[in-house]
Amino acid sequence: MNRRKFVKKTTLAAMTGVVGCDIVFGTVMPRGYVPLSLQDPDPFTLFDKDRGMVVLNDRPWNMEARVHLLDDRITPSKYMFIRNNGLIPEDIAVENWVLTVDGESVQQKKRYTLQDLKSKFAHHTYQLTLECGGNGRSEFNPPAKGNQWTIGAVSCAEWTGVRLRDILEDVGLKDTAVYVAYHAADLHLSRNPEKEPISRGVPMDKAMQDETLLAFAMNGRDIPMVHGHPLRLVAGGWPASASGKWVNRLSIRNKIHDGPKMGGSSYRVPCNPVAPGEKVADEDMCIIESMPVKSLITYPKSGAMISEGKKLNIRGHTWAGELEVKKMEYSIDFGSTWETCALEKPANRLAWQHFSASIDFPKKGYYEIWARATDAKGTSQPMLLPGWNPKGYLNNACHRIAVKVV
Ligand SMILES: Nc1nc2c(c(=O)[nH]1)N[C@H]1C(S)=C(S)[C@@H](COP(=O)(O)O)O[C@H]1N2
Ligand SMILES: [Mo]
Repeated sequence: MNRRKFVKKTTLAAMTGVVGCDIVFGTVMPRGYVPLSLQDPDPFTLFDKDRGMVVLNDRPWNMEARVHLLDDRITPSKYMFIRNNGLIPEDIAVENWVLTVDGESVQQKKRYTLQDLKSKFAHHTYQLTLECGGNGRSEFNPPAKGNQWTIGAVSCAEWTGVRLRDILEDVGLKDTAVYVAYHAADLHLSRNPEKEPISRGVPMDKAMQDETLLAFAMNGRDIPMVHGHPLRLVAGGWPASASGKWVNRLSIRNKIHDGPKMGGSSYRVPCNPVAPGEKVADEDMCIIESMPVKSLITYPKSGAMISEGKKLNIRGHTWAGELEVKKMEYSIDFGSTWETCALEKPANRLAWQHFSASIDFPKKGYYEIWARATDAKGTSQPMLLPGWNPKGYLNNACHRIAVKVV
């Protein structure tokens, strides 16, 4: 006999109970082994995601979309990237969910149940672009630590909720108010309840915008658990880290919020450009606010083949943080010349815009299609890489796909 330690009878009985029938060769299962039917479901099942999504990390869960999955005008939940800094809350009792609004600069601390929020304030729906500040990080050199996002950490879903401004007016602000900070129900990776994985937020002028929501629905349904059920702050156009999931407390601060992931190199970039790899002092780092102009070709997939003489119809989305995108172009000659794409207006401010073009190729062979957006201030995407920064944020380089004309 080999020296494997076999499962104990008592453990086997317990497992049999959970599996619901006899585990036939259960006595020879290695000790410590968990039968597949008792193991956690895979993340695609767990979070109801498409199997084409890419898992970047499982502790905490981080997942991004492949670019062709982002082809929809409004991103369905199954194609929405997941970014967690901690552990997803385990037991959410919606009936007992309370939002506390407090802080140095609040007239009167208040508490709202979900029902209060839904019944006392008007509901608003907006399509809002949420992009992780670190989207595109994988391309920077020297490399930055953190999830190696390629280009799929962006979404534009339709969010419904109450305006943050309406709640702030209901509690009353002191004129010392500077920042609205969120606190949430997720757990620190250490499981220490004293520690918060992340607590960020937005300055007052962003908090007061029409489109800044405390949302309770996404794409017409309850927000999926992994995206912040039952209540989420949504501040479109800003790094998505400002949009707190599972929010149970807002704190009106009389200074720039100093919660976890507000300082150092977290969601901050050098105020002035630095050389790649350069050390940057804390006081020379600035908090990321509006995200830069960017675009993605979501159809066709890179590697597409088309027959000679046929036109290729491309399409995609473009966004520019707080700004509108004013011009969308493509190039098939590595950026030597650019042609204009058709560009739609956004559904509302802070929603991504859709573009399309019909492309003729001069002859058979290999081509790349590069896409470049220009925002309302005349700023265009860099062709290859923008300025390096210690944590690899804000990579808004032109998206490129390869095609073969055969
Ligand atoms: N409570 C809480 N809110 C959070 C986070 C988090 O870890 N905890 N991650 C933030 C970051 S960094 C991003 S990019 C977005 C991701 O949102 P999503 O997972 O719904 O796509 O949520 C933000 N809100
Ligand atoms: Mo993020």
